[in-house]
Amino acid sequence: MNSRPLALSDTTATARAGLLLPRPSEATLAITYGTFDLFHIGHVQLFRRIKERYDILVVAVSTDEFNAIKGKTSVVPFEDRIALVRACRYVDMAIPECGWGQKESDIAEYGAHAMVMGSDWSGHFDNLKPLCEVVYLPRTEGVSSSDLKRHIRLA
Ligand code: C2G
Repeated sequence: MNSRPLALSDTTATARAGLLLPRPSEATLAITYGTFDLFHIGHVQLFRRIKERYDILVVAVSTDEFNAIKGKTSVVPFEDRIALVRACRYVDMAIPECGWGQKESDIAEYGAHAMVMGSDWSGHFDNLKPLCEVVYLPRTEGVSSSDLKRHIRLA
């Protein structure tokens, strides 16, 4: 088994295997999902809070195609949004989020102990509770991508 350290940009099967297997058996892993447009302190605080609770953080970043399905357009294109998320020191791995139904397979593939979202999603993913912990953490008040977009437009 290739146990070279996980490169931030490494989403190959080897890295997935790397993340899945040689990690210490007691290490806990959490996965979270989002668009992370106009990456801001609210996103960083969410990642920091997750890492206070779990050893490994995998972040799934919505592709532009999936955002279109969500009826959302982001200012920052996918490749830049996932690069920004990967650059955050709390993030151990970032993967694309391509659809609503991806969570079940991700939880199995990464052996996730928890799926964590901000409180604006409270209750939305309780259907995953048979698979792992489902945790909703308080949002950071006073900042959001949509607010930033509004400010930029007015500027
Ligand atoms: N968030 C937060 N505090 C803020 C803003 C956002 O904690 N001030 C959290 C949200 O609660 C969410 C995450 O940051 O858990 C990402 O938010 P968005 O980018 O708005 O995610 P969204 O487009 O809603 O996509 O499958 C789930 C979707 O991918 C969620």
